[in-house]
Amino acid sequence: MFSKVLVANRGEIAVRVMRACEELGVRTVAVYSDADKHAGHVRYADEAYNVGPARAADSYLDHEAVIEAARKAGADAIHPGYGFLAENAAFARKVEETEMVWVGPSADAMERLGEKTQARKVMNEAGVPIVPGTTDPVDDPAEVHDFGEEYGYPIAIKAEGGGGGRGMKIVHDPDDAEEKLQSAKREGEAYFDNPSVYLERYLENPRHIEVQILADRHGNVRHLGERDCSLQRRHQKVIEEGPSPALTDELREKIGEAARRGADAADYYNAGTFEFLVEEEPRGDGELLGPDANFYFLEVNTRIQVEHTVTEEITGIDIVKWQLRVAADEELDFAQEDVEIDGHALEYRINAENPANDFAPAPGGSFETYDPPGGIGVRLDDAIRQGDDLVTDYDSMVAKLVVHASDREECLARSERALREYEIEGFHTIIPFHRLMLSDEAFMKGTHTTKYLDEEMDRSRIEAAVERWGPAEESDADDDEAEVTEREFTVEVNGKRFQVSLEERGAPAIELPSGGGNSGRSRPDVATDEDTGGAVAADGEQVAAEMQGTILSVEVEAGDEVESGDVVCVLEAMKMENDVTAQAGGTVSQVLVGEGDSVDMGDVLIVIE
Ligand code: MV4
Repeated sequence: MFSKVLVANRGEIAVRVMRACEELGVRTVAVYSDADKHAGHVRYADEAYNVGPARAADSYLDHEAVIEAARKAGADAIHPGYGFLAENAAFARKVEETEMVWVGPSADAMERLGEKTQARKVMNEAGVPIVPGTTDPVDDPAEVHDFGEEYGYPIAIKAEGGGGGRGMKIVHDPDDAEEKLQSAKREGEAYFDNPSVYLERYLENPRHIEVQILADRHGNVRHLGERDCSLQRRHQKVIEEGPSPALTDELREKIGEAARRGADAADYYNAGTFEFLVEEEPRGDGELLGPDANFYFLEVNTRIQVEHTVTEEITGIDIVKWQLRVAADEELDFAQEDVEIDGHALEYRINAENPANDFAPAPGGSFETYDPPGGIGVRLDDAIRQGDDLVTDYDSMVAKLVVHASDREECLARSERALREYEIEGFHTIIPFHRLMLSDEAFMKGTHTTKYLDEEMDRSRIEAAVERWGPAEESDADDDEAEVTEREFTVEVNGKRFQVSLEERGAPAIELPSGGGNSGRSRPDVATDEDTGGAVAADGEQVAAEMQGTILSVEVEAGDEVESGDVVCVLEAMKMENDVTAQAGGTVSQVLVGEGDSVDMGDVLIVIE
């Protein structure tokens, strides 16, 4: 095993990789940009190196800066995570040419599979069904017309270097062929430095199924079952799950075996994902896709993916640890028959974005409250803690909530519970949208396809969800005449806990006891009998009423010396007598109440200097 690994990434995935390193006894090295000086992955690592300015191209994507940091640290391997340099074959080759190990597939395999026509040839020859189309580049609109004559419309024109929906154009009508062809070529050139494009029959309503692969350098390939990523918005995955709610076991087995054959044929090692489209027959709700359904290879993702956690939860296999092991030349120690799928898992991407505003990323802010869920079946992958600033220079995903249960139904109920527990304050998040999906009929049944969010979902439902579950609208602080401060207090009456809220207009007149100003689902901060002797806690200098009531007696006069814990007056509230005590010692300077006075919660009773 390696002794030190540099993780060329940030955020939750960097921490995920470092966690695997920790368990393997490997030391960890972080890299960070100027925007990430205080980021969670930097805190987690054993050591960290600045690789440049906030702009990713000048830091996380700077080949030389990353390799230089690894050299300085004396790392013996580089793990790229996902995104950034993860699928960059040129970078992989540079790492291979050093004395360090690239924790990923060979640069050759990355190149072979990164070029989509090449990948289609390899898969076709290995007997993996590909979407009907060309395996060579197409340059002439007449070829598009000929293809349309043979297979019909619509036709997908895809960039050879493309993936993830970029550089893809759909032709519905022969008259559009020329224009779409040119536009796909321009996009290919702009995004991937490669104007070559190829053709596929365009499937109108497919399900998106991907198979997780693990392979070692000794020729062993295993598939770890599939994930269903059909719930997408503009090619961005939102919720992923496994196993797919739409496949029969026979079809599942066929697709898994196809992926295994494909990995074998591509001389693939490390973790990878084979993406497939499964053609959705018009079918009755809840009816599964059987072994005769058409499925087609789409592309291979030559990296660990965001949603690998789903597969880890249902197989119990630590995929990231295996990435490190097979990179260190170890052999997979389990057979295909040993891979068992246990129950169901759902992953919710927790993005800092406002679903009601077309999912616009939050412009900034900080984690004023950060209180993630826990308990049985709940896994949280993140790299943040309360008080952190929200970094907006990269993507908007701040955490992943992964829920595991014995079946899909229990998993959905557990998800609902976990999302309800999840508390983030300081900016908008996608959580209200997730909660909406948990009451969505198509999603609950599992009948949604890739078109569902973009074409079939009613926007007004999203707005209503944000209204209901999103952050409370801030009172407008500029409008200072009307400024309202709302505080919540926790009180105990006859041993029962009550939450009481107080609205104040204008600047707060009193300093509130610490812990008394929680909002939302606050952590219990109840003054118990044990720590106050049954008293209502009072403030350090100004002793205020913690609840509305009547003063039964005043125990001190101006000039008296008091000590912390001394009773200064007795307040009757809700038929209970409550001792009001001094929180700090000092001299009583003012007594603002007398016997028989009615007081409101928050009223100052006594001042101690
Ligand atoms: C397709 C397709 C239908 N037919 N190719 C989009 C992402 C990229 N990986 C490939 N994509 C698609 N390719 C053919 N021949 C539909 C999509 C597609 C899609 C695929 C997976 C997940 C979501 C999607 C949303 C829209 C379109």
